[in-house]
Amino acid sequence: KLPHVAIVGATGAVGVEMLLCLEQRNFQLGELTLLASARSAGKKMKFRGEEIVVKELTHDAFEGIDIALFSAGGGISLEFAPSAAAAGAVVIDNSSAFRMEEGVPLVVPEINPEAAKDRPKGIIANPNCTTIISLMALAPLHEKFVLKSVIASSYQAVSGSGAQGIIELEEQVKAIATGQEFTPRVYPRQIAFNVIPQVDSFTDNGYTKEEMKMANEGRKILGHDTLKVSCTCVRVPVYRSHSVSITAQFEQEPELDKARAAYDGKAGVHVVDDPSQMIFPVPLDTTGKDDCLVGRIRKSLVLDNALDIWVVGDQVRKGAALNAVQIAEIL
Ligand code: A2P
Ligand code: 11C
Repeated sequence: KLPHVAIVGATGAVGVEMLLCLEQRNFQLGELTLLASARSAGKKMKFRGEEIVVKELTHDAFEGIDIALFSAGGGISLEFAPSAAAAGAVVIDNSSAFRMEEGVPLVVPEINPEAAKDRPKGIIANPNCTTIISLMALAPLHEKFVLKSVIASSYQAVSGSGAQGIIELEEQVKAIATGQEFTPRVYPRQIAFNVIPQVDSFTDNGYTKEEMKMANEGRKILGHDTLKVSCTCVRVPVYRSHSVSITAQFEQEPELDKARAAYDGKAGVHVVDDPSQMIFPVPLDTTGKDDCLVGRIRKSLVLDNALDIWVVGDQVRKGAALNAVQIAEIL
């Protein structure tokens, strides 16, 4: 029997993309249930040419569901994922609610697909978008040279804040162009024509939660407890691709030609790197696309055995919806 799939948060930025990924990848499913808040109940969404009516998320909405893709925020996941798992569904959760919990695998299908098989709680976590995109660039290098430390700065698109983040950037650009007043709602400062060095809330050590997710989730996915990670996450006025500038130090000398060759034949990531022709990846190159692109590969001028690299990837797609659907494909 083909699985009955549900999307929780179907009307959100990631939920809509999940629907698109299931359709574009011709995911074999028997039935699709779309769940969101009471505000969206009754709304119709298109899937494979047919209209599906969105239902309100309730604790008894998971009867008969085999796979539940959650993307409605951490609070909703904490409250409803246990009900879905208790009803027999495998939950694939895009929030940060369960990622670091023991017994919950944290999976990037190109990197640790086998982890998805051991899920005693019936929950598989989809990693943070910046973590996924960074690891798509780092994992092939780690395989060859063994990572020791990572220093990164991210340039994160407003799609990471959901549909409201995209609307806020759009509104501010229009308001500024026409000389109108506006008040930021989603971000602590103006996001149009600006950058904001804060993604998610601050923790006691001065780093933000997003920065700590990069460190902790990276260690869990790579199964590398001693990996050192320090990063600065920055919101930029880009619609939906995250970029990350990374200095990665390795146990072994990462010769440049071998570093480039590390990506040969790897799924989901490509090298786009020819400074002589001014060829490098930019966020618009990956918008709406599946693959992450790596460029600007150089030897670090500061650290031994280290490379400076640049990676871009669609936040909504590989950073969230696509990765979740790929996990469902493993199931
Ligand atoms: P809704 O559109 O009905 O508010 P985004 O991250 O783009 O903001 O999307 C959030 C998603 O989570 C939307 O689908 C939203 O549905 C859903 N959501 C938000 N709050 C709830 C809730 N209390 N119950 C169910 N779904 C919710
Ligand atoms: C952002 N990365 O760009 C965040 C959004 O832990 O998955 C997703 C937060 C998370 O704002």
